[in-house]
Amino acid sequence: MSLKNYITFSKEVLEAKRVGAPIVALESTIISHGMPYPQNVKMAKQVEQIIREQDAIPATIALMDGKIKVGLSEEELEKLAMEDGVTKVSRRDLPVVLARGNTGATTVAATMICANLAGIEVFVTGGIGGVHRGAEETMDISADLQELAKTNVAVVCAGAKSILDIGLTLEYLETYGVPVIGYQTDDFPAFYTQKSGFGVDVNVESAEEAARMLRTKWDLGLQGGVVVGNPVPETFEMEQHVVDGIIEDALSEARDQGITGKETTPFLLSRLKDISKGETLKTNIALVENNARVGGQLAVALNNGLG
Ligand code: PSU
Ligand code: MN
Repeated sequence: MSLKNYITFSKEVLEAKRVGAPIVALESTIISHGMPYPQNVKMAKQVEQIIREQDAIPATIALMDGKIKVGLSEEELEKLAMEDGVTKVSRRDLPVVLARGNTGATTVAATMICANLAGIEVFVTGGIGGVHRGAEETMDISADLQELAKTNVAVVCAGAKSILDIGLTLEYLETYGVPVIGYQTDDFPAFYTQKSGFGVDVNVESAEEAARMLRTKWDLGLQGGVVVGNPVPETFEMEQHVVDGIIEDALSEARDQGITGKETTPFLLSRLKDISKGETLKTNIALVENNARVGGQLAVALNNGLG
């Protein structure tokens, strides 16, 4: 079967492709496994709206009825947000869930693959997966990093959470040749806080500047993605010692309960929200919205040939 048998586009995205409008991909694991209902669906709609306000078209990606859906209806967003039994889909799960016709929510890795198949260069999310703390024992390294090594999509995020080993995550990205761009920052953002204490490769002042780097990388045939780290807005930033404390608690609960593999990240996110009495969720929503603004501008800049 040809590729087009596996992909369907929403009307809005199809029209954007037809006229050559800038498009921004959005992931769906953040909806199904990253946030509780109904905040998750509200966030998803709001993020789409912010992208439209930048004059770009949002394309939330998920797997349904044996198809990669690029652009979801409100009903489809609700379904992902509400239903139990939605599979978290990374690269290895993609063929399985599609072939079975199950409902799947795409992670950063799987969304990059689908975006690339759909011809979309910019993807907005909250945070990327990375090298987990203790990976020297567990070998738990997110497939997101391998995808960044090989798939030509820019990922706009608020960095990585310190549930991960941020230093090792950045080492891994360096080894695989993935540029880590800071959006108006010298410091790689740590999701709930603006700074991780680790530097970025380059600090850009504008989306246009980032776009030029992306275009240059891809013009040179340098395969792979780019991380654009955009710090959480200051007003929503959490206090470092609070974040450190709740992350330690959540990690030790995960250890005690024997949580491993793909369950780890959703478990930790959910525990962080409960332990912080919802504070992490508020910050999470604010940072995704902020990423949507920058991601929309980046897609527009690339589309205008500024890159
Ligand atoms: N970080 C978040 N929210 C999320 C995720 C990460 O703040 O929802 C999701 C993303 O889909 C990411 C995935 O790609 O978790 C990483 O999972 P794993 O560590 O199992 O690769
Ligand atoms: Mn993992």
